[in-house]
Amino acid sequence: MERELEIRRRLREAGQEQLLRFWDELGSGERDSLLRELELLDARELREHCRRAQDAYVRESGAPQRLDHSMSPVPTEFLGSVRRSPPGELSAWEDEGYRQISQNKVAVLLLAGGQGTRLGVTYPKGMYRVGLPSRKTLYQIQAERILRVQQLAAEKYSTRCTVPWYIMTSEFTLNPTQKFFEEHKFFGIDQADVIMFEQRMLPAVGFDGKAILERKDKVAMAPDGNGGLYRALADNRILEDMEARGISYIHVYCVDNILVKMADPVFVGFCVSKGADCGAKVVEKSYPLEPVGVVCQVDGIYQVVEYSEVSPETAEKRNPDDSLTYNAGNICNHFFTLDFLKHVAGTSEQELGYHVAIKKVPYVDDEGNLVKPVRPNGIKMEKFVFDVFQFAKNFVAFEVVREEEFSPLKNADTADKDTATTARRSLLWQHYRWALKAGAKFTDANGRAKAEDSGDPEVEEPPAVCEISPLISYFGEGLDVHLSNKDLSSPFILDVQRV
Ligand code: UD2
Repeated sequence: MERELEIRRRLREAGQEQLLRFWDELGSGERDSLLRELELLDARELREHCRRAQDAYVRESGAPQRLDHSMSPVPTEFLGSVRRSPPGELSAWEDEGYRQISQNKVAVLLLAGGQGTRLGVTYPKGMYRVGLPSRKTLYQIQAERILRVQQLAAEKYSTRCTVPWYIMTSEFTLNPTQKFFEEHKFFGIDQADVIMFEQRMLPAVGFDGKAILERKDKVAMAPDGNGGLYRALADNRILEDMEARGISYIHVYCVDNILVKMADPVFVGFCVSKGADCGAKVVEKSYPLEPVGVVCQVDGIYQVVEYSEVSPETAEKRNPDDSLTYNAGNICNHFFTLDFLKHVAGTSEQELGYHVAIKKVPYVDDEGNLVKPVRPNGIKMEKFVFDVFQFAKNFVAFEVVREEEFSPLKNADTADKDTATTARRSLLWQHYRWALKAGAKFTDANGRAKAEDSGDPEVEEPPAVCEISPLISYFGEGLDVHLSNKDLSSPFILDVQRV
């Protein structure tokens, strides 16, 4: 009774008493679970949250704010590039990255709290199989890349080393992710080096500024965005864990890029060599109006500008050498120093604004019926991971080659872009190129050689199916010994058991 009264008091203060409107109909278990959910919400914060959501909705309904006149591109001295840098410079950065890894100074941090609604699966995206011959999931591919990059760094600098894997989950993804890793024995990684933690959730709010009930005994909640990372780091004392392990640099990435180079030594080495506290990997846009966020400066401050915030004229603007002026497409692949994260999680996080997403949120109507709305009815508020660029003292961007490093799984296969099919093709094309480079030949059923090594992974299958385990090659290295002068037939899998 006392608990109930306290919650009623708080909800009154927050102007959200409707959340208890089915109280009289609830059994004791349901009442208990609703109270437990509501106890996590602070009255003042809840009031602020609902007010902010409603204000943001009103603002969003107006014309998008254009930032064209305040924008400037990343200055070239702060922009590294795989395509444009001389090989000597790239290998110096790579050496530096491996050196840091070998000294146990590098961790990777996976953002895996999203709901994957566009893909339309009910389980975490990392558990998805894109249809590779090996049937590996995204999580397994990532785990194997960590193992291999550790091994390469250890061999290069004659040490033993670990790249701890931090995984941010949410209420939706924590349990299934944990279970999946346990079932797969953490893919060979020491369990102590896989650290899962949970981000916060926020109530979805109706256009009237009232939090939505998704059941009579449950508030509709959604993760607080991938920028919820910074609060989650503090909530779960993750930075203390990093400090205790001697970590200095953190590579943060999102779950769905099948080509992600975990702890990428070149990127880490570049950022460290430049003395950066914060960095972003980017790819060149494929065409001027591609709907991706662009890393640039606004009034001299680094941020990612959404395509909707830029006019077509600015998006099409070109440099004297004909390259696009705003060409640095964000791929959710970031570098942070531990000191920078401490600073952000400690104080600056509170300054981060929310982004608003207008969504269809299932709800119970006043008669208590569950309704699946056909039109958007709710506001979800999210922080974005890249919004901390503004706090960097020394920000850098690093441009990588899209075909080699970026192919995200976003949509169900009915879409024509960023699907399981395009992700699988990108990986198989890459491995096919690596195999040819290592001196392999693929023959067709009649013994004729297939030689093409170029094609469009978006629309074409590679000439032969070749999948190489990340345990054998992290990024195409070390394959000569397995593949040089070999005649291979498709499909070909190179994995540890077969070596
Ligand atoms: C992200 C980037 C976008 C671009 C694109 C490339 C952000 C905000 N946007 O867009 O600029 O780089 O990726 O692929 O970074 N996540 C959480 N918690 C949440 C929400 C998301 O951990 O509350 C994770 C999610 O599991 C995924 C990552 O963040 O790993 C990206 O999330 P998304 O798929 O919602 O972002 P997207 O594709 O719109």
